[in-house]
Amino acid sequence: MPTKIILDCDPGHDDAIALLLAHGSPDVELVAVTTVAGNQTLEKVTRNALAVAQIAGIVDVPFAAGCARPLVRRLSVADDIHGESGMDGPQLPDSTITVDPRHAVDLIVDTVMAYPEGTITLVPTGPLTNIALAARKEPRIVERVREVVLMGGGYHAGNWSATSEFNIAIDPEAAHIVFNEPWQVTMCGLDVTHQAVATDAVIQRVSDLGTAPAAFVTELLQFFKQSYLDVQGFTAPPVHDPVAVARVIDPTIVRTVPVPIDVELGGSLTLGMTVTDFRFPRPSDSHTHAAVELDHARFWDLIVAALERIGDPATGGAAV
Ligand SMILES: [Ca+2]
Repeated sequence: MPTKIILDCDPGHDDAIALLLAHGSPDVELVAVTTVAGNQTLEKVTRNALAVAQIAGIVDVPFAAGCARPLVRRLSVADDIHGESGMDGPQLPDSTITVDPRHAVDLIVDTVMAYPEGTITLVPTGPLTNIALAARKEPRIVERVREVVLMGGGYHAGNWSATSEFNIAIDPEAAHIVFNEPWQVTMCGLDVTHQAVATDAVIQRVSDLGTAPAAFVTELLQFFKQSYLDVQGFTAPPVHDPVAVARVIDPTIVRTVPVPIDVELGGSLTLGMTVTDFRFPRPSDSHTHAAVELDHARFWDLIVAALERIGDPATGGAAV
């Protein structure tokens, strides 16, 4: 039985690849896709999500737009990394797929409440605004979801500030809510996502698939490669968001440890830091977990296999 997931995202180059990985994997079933302002404005990231759905032929999954700004703070976008559209690089198609009329928070609540307890996994790959509001609007979702597996944070490094990662830093209050509710939370932070680099060999492997979705991913990765070289000095770009999806598909690809994690809201230098307490003795009942190690080869194998399975929806062709 595939694991049912709601992908809450802000596409975003790596969100797009996370969405394709989820759609192309037999081990997860996308039951809803929700968008949140982050990498770009809500309008742009929602348009981008629908463009990915068009390219990959994701036709029977509801897409809903959510919060247009963080709970407390003004929106800051990551246009230095993702460009003016939020997904610069490839030509984006106009999508014939329309957005669900519900607000993302309502779609999340409705979906979690409609399915049996313990069956829906939330996979947030953007700021945690929608997830936090859903938990506040319908507190019963906290005990109903199977787990929350998110991309964000990290225990060693930041990228938005010296200590803080973008998704957490731009809506730290939302992140504080999500990390402090008593559900199971797995943090796939920069410690592991900086291992998820798209080397030239990886990009070539994707390109060699020869399908339209693979060409789209190749163009995303080429743009991302240049952004990360210019902005953060990476020679191969870290492709963060699919790490959370990979963890749901195959937990042996992303090793985690149970460890207390909280979100700094008061620090003048450390706002949005995911403070991770590795001290001995570790509590045996920690509901938060930190990802600590990624199997790079098997991670990219999953993504290539998903793209092979997606094939060429527009023409009905298979990957070469
Ligand atoms: Ca993202």
